[in-house]
Amino acid sequence: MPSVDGENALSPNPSPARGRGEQNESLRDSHVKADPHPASGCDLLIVNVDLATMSAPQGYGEIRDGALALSAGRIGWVGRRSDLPAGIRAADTFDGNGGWITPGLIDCHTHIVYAGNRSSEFEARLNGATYEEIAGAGGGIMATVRATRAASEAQLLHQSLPRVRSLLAEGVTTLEIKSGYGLTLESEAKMLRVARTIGALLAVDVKTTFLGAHALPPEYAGRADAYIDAVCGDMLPALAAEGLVDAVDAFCENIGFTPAQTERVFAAAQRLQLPIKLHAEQLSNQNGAALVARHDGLSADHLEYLSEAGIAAMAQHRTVAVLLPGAYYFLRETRLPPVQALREAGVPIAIATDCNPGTAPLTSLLLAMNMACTLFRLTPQEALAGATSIAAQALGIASETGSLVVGKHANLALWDIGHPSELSYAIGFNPCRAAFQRGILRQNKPVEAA
Ligand code: DI6
Ligand code: FE
Repeated sequence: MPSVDGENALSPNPSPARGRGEQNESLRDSHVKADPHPASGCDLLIVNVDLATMSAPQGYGEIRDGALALSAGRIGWVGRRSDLPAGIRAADTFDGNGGWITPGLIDCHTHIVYAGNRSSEFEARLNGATYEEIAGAGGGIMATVRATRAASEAQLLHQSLPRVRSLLAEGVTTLEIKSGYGLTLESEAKMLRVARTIGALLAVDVKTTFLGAHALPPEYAGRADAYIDAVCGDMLPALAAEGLVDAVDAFCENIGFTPAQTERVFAAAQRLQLPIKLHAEQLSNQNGAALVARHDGLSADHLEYLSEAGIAAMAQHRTVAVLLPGAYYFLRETRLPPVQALREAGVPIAIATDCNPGTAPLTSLLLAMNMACTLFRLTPQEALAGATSIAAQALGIASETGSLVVGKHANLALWDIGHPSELSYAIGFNPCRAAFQRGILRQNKPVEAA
């Protein structure tokens, strides 16, 4: 089998994305053209599995009794076992024991690095306290900002790792991690360094997103524009120069930042050729989705209050809609994102956990998929696409991962299921037996005796 490229070692932190995150397109194309009919050997041949390739816009891309050949951390061959090229030699063979292989899951929207938690706030609310009372007492998002600023880098890492491990146990091979609980250069850098360390320590692919425009820090009370000056002029350039930023996000909301302030953040990102995304239309319609679409952003996320004009702009610019049913559930939101209109307009829909201490203390992407079906009426097929191929699009890495296609990273999840619809159907059950991260096996569970 030909070597598909020189990037054969597991390197969880590839160089920062450019443009829409699809940098080095010509280089990538050379990967994709890796010989689909390897004449000789590969590192690992996986057999005795059914495959959900998720490689077409519709359907699971099912291949019964399939096979996958992995070489140098990438997929070298995929198809029916009976079609395996004669004479293929593998250094090793992996028996999938009749399980299903899907692309490794991708959690494309998380705030998983933070210190402390807000369970006391949760309890106080259930005892009758109002959100205003809690915020007035210094709670809410600022409580997490204080805890995150006060934590050392080691403490922040130590507190975040178990949450990431929970995702990994469910076959997640790529996750996005946002900053946004530091709100100073120093503490935003600390969060993003922790995100990079998580990628290296747990051997998972991490994409970092700078969310300096998440909330107004108390030092800037009443001076939001001055804070945006600091975000655009000081924080973002310094963090990008350190290689800590793969994308840029903002919270465009009446309790966040205005469209005009958001647009300044986008301009700063685009000066640095960084892709953008946006928390848009979560609590009100600010026309944020149309704004990020017009700037050729990767995704607009949340979208409960998305308008028809927003949908049209997203469809026109192929902006991914990232739906976050965990936040909808936890906030007991009643306004649904316009799923049917998004579908009809052909807007790609991704699903993510939004893991954060305030509105979605959720570390299960499978549960987010189930909620996407039960609460938002996605089909199980749409939910799986939303957590694989379309999630990759939302991160600008669809040419590298998210489906079982020759040349892409061998990021795979192996499940003890009879059909992939079970992944969205079960509640609180984890059938993930193993995962492959760039071709390297991560065993999650022993094989059950038949
Ligand atoms: N939207 C959310 O739901 C979270 N951030 C955001 O922009 C809330 C974050 C928190 O409450 O800690
Ligand atoms: Fe979020």
